[in-house]
Amino acid sequence: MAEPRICSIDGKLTEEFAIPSHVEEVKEKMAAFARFHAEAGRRVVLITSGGTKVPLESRTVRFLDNFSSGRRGAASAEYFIDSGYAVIFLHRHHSLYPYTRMFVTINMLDALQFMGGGEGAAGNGAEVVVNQQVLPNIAKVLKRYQEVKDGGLLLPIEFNTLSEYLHLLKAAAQALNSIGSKAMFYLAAAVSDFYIPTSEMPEHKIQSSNGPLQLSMKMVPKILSPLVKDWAPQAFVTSFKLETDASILLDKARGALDTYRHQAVVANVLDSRRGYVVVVTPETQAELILSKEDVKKEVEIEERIVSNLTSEHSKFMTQAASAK
Ligand code: PAZ
Repeated sequence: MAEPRICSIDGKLTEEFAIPSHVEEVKEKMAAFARFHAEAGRRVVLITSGGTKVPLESRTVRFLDNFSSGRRGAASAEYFIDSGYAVIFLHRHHSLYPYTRMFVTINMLDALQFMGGGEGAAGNGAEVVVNQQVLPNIAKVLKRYQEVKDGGLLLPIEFNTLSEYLHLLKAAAQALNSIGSKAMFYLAAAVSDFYIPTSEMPEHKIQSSNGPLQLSMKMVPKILSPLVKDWAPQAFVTSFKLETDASILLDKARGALDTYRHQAVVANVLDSRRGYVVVVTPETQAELILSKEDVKKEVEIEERIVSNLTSEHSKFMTQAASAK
């Protein structure tokens, strides 16, 4: 019975999830970015990153959220760029961002030193210097960030709600379709499986005076299906599967590959996700593990994931070219 659900997703998206007003403009930007980099011989990866917010009221006071920090997506963006890709970074507003992710726990004012001078009591134009002990590696990271910016290699696109995520991902998939197998999707965002349709949502703040709250939520449409089949059928698609029960993880990952017929699933468990993942493809299963030595050297698992997937993508592109 999977097929009818798949066919109705476009309609469902339009009817039940508010379309962001800027979606067409963003789609055009993404399409131009993809064309430009593909013509320059680069591959393009669309990374989704961070959690989604599911509102309970239309004038939203309360919402459901999840644990995702966006670290996986932000770190992976850097490694993809280092591997020669251009990156569209579709991320949750205020989740971790490539390059700045390393400094988010630092109070900026502790990292700066006022050296005096400037005009008036406010000290406008005064000399302010960076304390590099508070911001370790800042010079190296800043240099790389500026190279990436000057090279136009990173296109950041923000989402906040589930509706924005769904419509922007659809727009991204359609925008990247023109570059065929040079496109990769790396769907690392933790997207809610449940939502309340706009038509069933109270307008105003839910009143606690009405007693305990019971929620009835609908299933979010499985957008991976039209992405793989209809919107970007030639692209290399990687989804992510997170579980808390390790014993069901690999079956779930294989089940996803069987259902959606895409190229790879990165399977991970909540508590061990920073040091252990399994990359599952229809033919292979690669365990990626950080050793104690790796952790000491501050190696990140995302470097291994990206290295594994870029070589799978190369094989995929070769096969696509020979099938022509
Ligand atoms: O964002 P983060 O670095 O805290 O976590 C990454 C992750 C666990 C959200 C990602 O690896 C993942 O599995 N995303 C898909 C989650 C899901 O099954 O919906």
